Amino acid sequence: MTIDRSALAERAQGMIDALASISAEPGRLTRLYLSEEHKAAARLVSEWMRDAGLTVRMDAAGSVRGTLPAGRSAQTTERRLLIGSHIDTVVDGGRFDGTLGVIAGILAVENLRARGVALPFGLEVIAFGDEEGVRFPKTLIGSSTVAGILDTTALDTVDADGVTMSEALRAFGGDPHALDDEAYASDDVLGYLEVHIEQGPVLEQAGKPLGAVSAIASQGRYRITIIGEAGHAGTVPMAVRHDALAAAAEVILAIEAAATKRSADSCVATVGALQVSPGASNVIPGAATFSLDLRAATDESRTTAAAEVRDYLRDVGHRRGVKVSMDAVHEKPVATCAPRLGKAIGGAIERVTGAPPVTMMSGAGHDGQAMVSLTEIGMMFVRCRGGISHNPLEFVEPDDMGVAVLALSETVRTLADDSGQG
Ligand code: HGY
Ligand code: MN
Ligand code: MN
Repeated sequence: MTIDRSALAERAQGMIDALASISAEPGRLTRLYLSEEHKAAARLVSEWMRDAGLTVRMDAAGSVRGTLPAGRSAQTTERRLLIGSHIDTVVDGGRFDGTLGVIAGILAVENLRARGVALPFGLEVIAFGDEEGVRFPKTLIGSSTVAGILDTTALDTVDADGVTMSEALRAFGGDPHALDDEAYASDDVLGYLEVHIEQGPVLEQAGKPLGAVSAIASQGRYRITIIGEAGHAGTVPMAVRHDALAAAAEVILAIEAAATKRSADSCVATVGALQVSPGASNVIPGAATFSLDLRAATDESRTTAAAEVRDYLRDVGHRRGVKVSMDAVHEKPVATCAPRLGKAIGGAIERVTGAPPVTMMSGAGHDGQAMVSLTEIGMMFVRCRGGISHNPLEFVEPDDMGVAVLALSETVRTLADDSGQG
């Protein structure tokens, strides 16, 4: 087991480094959906999948999909167990977010085949091209396509250069008209597994390399716009101004308060992007637009926090004589991990690490939020240093990656054994 583990750790590190070298920006890791870099990363992942014995294709949404048929045994099924994660990154991101899950899936297949494990079901390893939703204002495009829940209005959204997703997809080699054909029927899949870095400090504090995820938090992304009146910074008295940015500042503090008072529900709110117009030091801001990312352990907590922000925004609008709007651009309820898969993951972690697993909620969003509409989901978290993610300082110990591959292989083997008994 020890030799396996260090060899796997070394393989995983080499693959992580190879993917991290594919970036749109020198010295920073930025790999957005349907970009040249996405294409290069997809090519590399395809090669690795082929080397692992998978039959590989790129689907209409630009996801790389590698399948392995069921092995020879008495009771096989054509149904597939899916394993996946994403290969897009945020701007100036870390090298493990998403990519670790894809690499773990490929290495687990390799490991199972090397050990001669014949599975009674098929496997598909998937490298989704858009989980982060950075280039276009929509997220989870690859997994929503596979799950059959893609809202095709996403195809009309535009990136910062005015390119529509539909145009970008065609240029990439995808097919906006064939997206429907890529969806699985629920009866054809046995579940979805994902390995991902924790992106938080819990495992590090617990001194454990791996954890089992119970659920993914309820999540909403909103776009808030405030229209005031631009004017001369030197001549308009304070009492008659309609300063859009000052109004936004009030709302942002109310957002912070709405999340803080729900901290028992792990409610968190972030305003991460703000545009001010016209944006000059001697002009009163005429317009302010900002993002709101709101999450919580329960749907009720998230939606009541959003309603409170909406009410406060309206109130600010009246008081300050500014026009306000708040639009939801992405909303996902809590995605609960299936106890059946959680048990297999927890058991595998215990056998591989020798200690019972930590079970935890995910505050971060994942492809499982879309896949849960198709099938049962299960997630395994891997410890990362300082809980840091979406940051170039993101770091996972190579040995923890080796352990994660072993635990994922063991999870798949457990599910194979269980299906034999069923
Ligand atoms: O925003 C998220 O939670 C994810 O990393 N895309
Ligand atoms: Mn991320
Ligand atoms: Mn991720």
